[in-house]
Amino acid sequence: MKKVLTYGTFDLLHWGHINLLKRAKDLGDHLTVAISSDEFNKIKGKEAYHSFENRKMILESIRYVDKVIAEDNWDQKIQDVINNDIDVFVMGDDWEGKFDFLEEYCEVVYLPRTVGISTSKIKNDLFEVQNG
Ligand code: C2G
Repeated sequence: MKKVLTYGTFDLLHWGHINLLKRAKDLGDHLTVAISSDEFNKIKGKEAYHSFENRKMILESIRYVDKVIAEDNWDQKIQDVINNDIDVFVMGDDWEGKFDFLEEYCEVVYLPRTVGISTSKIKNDLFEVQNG
């Protein structure tokens, strides 16, 4: 069984996230998603609208996702790859090159981001609607 792993906050889930998850799953047979904890989001300078628990529940309901684990820090990826017997690590290409150190442990794939949608775009557009 070919196992795939990806990371993210996945807040205000949108079709760009789904495009990523679908393509990640298509690279293997099993997809694990490491979701950033609320505490780690603070370190990343992000504040998610949905709590970790609710983002986890949402991700677990997606047909492409087989397992959800927590992402608590920047330094857990090698251990996650080893502990979960991962064959392919996948991220959107806004992270191109940032995780090449994992090539010692698994295949590293950066997928083109979906253009035209992002969680911050959703927030900004809604703010505009509310405030004219
Ligand atoms: N993504 C995408 N297209 C978009 C928006 C997001 O392909 N329009 C991808 C991102 O490239 C990422 C994944 O969806 O691979 C999750 O995006 P975020 O929740 O924004 O994740 P991020 O904050 O980049 O967290 O250790 C890695 C970090 O936890 C990644």
